[in-house]
Amino acid sequence: MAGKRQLSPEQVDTFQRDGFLVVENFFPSDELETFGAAIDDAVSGRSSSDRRPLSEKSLYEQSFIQCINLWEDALAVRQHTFNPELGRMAADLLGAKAVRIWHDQALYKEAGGRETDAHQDRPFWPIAPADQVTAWIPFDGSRRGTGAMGYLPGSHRAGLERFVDISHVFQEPYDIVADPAVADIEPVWVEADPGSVVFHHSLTVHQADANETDDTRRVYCIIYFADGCTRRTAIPHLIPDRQGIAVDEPIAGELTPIVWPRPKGDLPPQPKGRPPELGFS
Ligand SMILES: O=C(O)CCC(=O)C(=O)O
Repeated sequence: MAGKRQLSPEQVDTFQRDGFLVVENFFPSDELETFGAAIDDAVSGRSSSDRRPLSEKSLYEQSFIQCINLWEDALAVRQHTFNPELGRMAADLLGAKAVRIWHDQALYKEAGGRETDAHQDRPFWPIAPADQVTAWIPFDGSRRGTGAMGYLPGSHRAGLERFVDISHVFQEPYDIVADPAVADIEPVWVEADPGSVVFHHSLTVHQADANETDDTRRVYCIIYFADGCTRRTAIPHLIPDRQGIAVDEPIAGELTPIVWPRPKGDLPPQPKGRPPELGFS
């Protein structure tokens, strides 16, 4: 690493080549514990009234409990979501002068939870150009058989952008790993210790394996985009819709504040009103 929590040029090159990057030892254990506890509380606040067993949930819900925009209403989460060093890494990976948050999400894969179907993120998002990166933070580390992520290296540069209905609601998910543009690429399954952050580009094909353990896989994601990105289509999406952003307008506002750079110690104002659940995105 170039600095304490700063990327080296080699790490940026690796991300640009592969479309994902594992950054080890980002979080010291005390910070990871506080962070994880804040997300646990926020997820419990949103989901504890849902007592359905996994077998009664939809296929999508069997992949994970998804809680979006926790930063909006969970005050203890905000200082972690807007971690300036993570934001700076996102900016360096995108080659951007500043990054905004698109949204955050907890993805808690329950014990026995099924795999997350292979997909790209960007087809879900009406945003242009393709300058988005996700920081995937596994509070307990990541091992095969526990909901580890698998990436198709270089798939973000394969000229492929294809919607996959991982909700299984409208159609069977397209088998994107068999698409001719990426079918020759072997997946790389990432195993990482607690404290690691795994970044992926919005066009990188990725999936997660099933959670075969008796414990919930606790993951929190922060999705960043380069400041200046605009709304590319009118397809409904609550992040631009809630901010009244029309097609071709820059995506900016209280729901998508600048994460980096900000004045030291400064957090964006809390948006007004409680966030509705956004469904998958
Ligand atoms: O953690 C998972 O199961 C899937 C994560 C994912 O698809 C994402 O972060 O874009």
